[in-house]
Amino acid sequence: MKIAIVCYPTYGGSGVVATELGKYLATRGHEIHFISYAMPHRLSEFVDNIFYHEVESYNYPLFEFPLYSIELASKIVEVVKYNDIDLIHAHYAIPHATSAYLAREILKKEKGNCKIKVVTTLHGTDITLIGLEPTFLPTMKFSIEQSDGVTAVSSFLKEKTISSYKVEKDIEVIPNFIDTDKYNRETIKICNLKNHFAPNGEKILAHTSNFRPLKRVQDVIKIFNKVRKKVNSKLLLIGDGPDRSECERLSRELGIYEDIKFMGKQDSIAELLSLSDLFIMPSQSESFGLSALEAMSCSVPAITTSVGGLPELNIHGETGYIAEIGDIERMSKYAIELLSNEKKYKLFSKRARERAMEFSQEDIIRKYEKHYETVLNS
Ligand code: GMT
Repeated sequence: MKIAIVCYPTYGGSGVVATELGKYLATRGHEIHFISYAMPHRLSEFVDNIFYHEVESYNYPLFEFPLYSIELASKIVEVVKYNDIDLIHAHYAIPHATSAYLAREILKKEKGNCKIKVVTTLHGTDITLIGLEPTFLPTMKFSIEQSDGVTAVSSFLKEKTISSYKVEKDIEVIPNFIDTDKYNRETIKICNLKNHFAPNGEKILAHTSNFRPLKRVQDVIKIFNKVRKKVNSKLLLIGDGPDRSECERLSRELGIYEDIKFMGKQDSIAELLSLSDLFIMPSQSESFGLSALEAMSCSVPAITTSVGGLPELNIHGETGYIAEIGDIERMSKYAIELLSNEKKYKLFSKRARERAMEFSQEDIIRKYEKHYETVLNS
């Protein structure tokens, strides 16, 4: 198949899923054309069968607001027309599903027999937060319903889409996936890195995110503040975003800044997770929780909240623990319990890895391929 993948290029989960999906499909012989405003960050090395098309932005004094949705639609039209694309796969509905719809209608008008299809994958805040704003809601509902195929990354997100948008459309749940060979602490060489972060054999807690308020990174710091009083430990905070300065301030205020490493954005996530002992994800909203899956694949148990799709991934009392949003006391208690009981920890670590294997990219990406085939034959 020839597939155009429209996505955000940044560190967000939807861009990661889109890029890893495209790379894997390319190894299976599909021709993949990425369309975005910048090169997706996981697309840095050459992969055969992959092409990248950048959306150009046009500045004109009258345009006080950027017109990206229109520019993107025009780029999709161009890429589809000159590369004989079969299917457009839009990741994150706003504005990608709308631009893809517009492009499909233009192409149908231009070439009467154009059979181009649009698949939209709903990822999270496009549905749970932003899409619900009155400025977007009617357009979102329309664009989702007009897609030829719709997938959501968890059953939670599917139900949320149906109940909040009253969409009358089949939505297939295709969860996030993981490269279990790459995210595998058994094969990753971390050499002296663990000693570097934890020179006295401290346990390492880790969190990765884009530091947006809904990730509640301050809760991670408060949990760590309690844990370190009982268990010799260090905290790795990986990623960057709006709450980072506040988190650094809080760490200084609590007097624990020296025991926390603010790593900023990192590419070697699998290595950093593989030297960690426990992953903390206290999110206030999470449609799936890709970073928890990355950690679990590296045999790191996760302590998460019970929101969104997290209980579809993290099994309470087996692969980690689940608590309510903001329940720092309980999450700390769980962390101390796991880190102080070696036998229990080993079981959880093993189960976390086994659970992650259920989301292996080979299996999940086949579901996308099947979804494409169904849509193309409809
Ligand atoms: O919210 C983010 O961190 C980014 C966001 C996105 O769409 O870029 O991530 C969402 O998509 C990921 C991949 O499908 C999911 O694993 C995340 O749970 C989801 N984030 C939220 O729902 C907050």
